[in-house]
Amino acid sequence: MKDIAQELRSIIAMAEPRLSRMNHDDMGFKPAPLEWSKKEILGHLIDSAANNHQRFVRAVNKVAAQFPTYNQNEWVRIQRHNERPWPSLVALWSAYNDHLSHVIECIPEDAESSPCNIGKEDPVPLDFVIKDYLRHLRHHLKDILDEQA
Ligand code: NI
Repeated sequence: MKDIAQELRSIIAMAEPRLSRMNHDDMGFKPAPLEWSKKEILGHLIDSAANNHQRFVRAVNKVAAQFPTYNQNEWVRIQRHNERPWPSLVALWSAYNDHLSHVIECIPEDAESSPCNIGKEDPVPLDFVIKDYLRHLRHHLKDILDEQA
C-alpha cells in the first residue's frame, strides 16, 4: 500500500499548485445547466474522498463491509459547492487526500483483500477500491486541469 500512498502524494503535489493558480472567478461557471462547474467537480472529489475514507477504514476493521453507494448528483446539489470560495475547496481537497495517503499507508497487508460490498455490486477486494479511487481522482482532475493548460 506504500506505493499507492506515494502515488496519491504525487498527484496532490502535481495538482495542488496548479489548482491554486487557476482564476477563481471562472471556477463556478457551468457549461450547461446540468453540467458541473469546476467547483462542483472538485466538490465531487471531496465527496468521493469522504465516502472512500469510510470504506478504507471500515474494511480494515472488517466490521461493516457493506457500504452504501452515494448519489453523486444529489450530493453536489445539496452541498452547493458553487457557493464555496475556490481556495477553500482546494485546501480541503488537498488536506483530505494528504490524510487519505496516510490512511492508505496504515492498511495492513492482510486487509488488502478484505471484501467490500458497495451497493448491489458483487464484492471487490479493498485494494481494488483504493486503486479505483485513484483512477476516479485522476479522471476528474484531468477535466479540471487540462482545459486551462
Ligand atoms: Ni465522478
